[in-house]
Amino acid sequence: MESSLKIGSAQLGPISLAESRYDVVKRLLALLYKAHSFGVKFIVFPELALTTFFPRYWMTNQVDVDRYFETKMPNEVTQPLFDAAKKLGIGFYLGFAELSEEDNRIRRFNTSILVGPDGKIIGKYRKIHLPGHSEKRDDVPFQHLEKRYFEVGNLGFGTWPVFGTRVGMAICNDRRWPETYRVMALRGARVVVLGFNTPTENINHDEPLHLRMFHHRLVMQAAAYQNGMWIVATAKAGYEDGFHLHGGSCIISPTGEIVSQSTTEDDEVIVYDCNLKLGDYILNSVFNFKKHRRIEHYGPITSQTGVDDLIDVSSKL
Ligand code: CDV
Repeated sequence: MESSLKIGSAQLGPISLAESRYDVVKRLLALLYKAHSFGVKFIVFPELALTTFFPRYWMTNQVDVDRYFETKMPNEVTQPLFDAAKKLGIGFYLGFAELSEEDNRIRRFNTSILVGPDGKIIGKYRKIHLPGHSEKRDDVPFQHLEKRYFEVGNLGFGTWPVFGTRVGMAICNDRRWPETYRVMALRGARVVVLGFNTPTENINHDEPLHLRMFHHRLVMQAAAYQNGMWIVATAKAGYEDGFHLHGGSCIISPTGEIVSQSTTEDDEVIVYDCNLKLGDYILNSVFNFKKHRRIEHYGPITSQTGVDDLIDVSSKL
């Protein structure tokens, strides 16, 4: 195993409704070249990186929705990204809306791919923790219709050997769930990468920006330490046609510390040379899974979703 890997997080500023995929790919290419000039070998782009964050809009005509989806990857517009990756020897993570025909029906997923330094796709992940709602809400300032426009991912939490380590992928809301990282850690992931679009306003509860940012970092910093892994999180940030996304791209070490973070709400590359052995001492001591995990007591994690089935343990005490 190589002992270090220079990773870049390539944050995007806003993508307006009017911006074409072609123009967005030009921005992604500029970030890729900039990352290369910093010596980056693996670059992480955001969730749904080719379009505006369309789940905020209520659309009743499926043709309108499908305009945001890719039916092929790479395709004519994104091919230059794959060509540049190959030419420069950089791998990347890219999020996009995926429309595919499977089991004789059209399926739509919030997807990310892992592309190797040879420009070939080596892994695919489809978002599992879809937030939001599936019907129109009239009580909120904007919609969050991921549960309407996407199916729950059906590929599980995969991990892939690449860049001298093992990489896992997640997407946005997945980062808030501890199960996401632990499953990947048990599958050997030492680096987890993810993209996100997080609205500054919580449509369900009045929450100040500092608390939104605190929770965003808290979940990942804890997960990095608890799983002895690097986490790279890349935002789409800023005002998209009047709707604000809070940004806060960051690279987190296995000690739980943020070692690099974005300072703008625009297109920006942040970089860190990640010591791939740094998590070893954590995984060999306090979080030595084999030695200390007590799976006989973890049953509810996989047998229950909510607390509906909760038995009253207090009556047995
Ligand atoms: N795109 C997302 O998954 N956004 C969620 C919001 C809705 C809370 C997030 O977890 O950031």
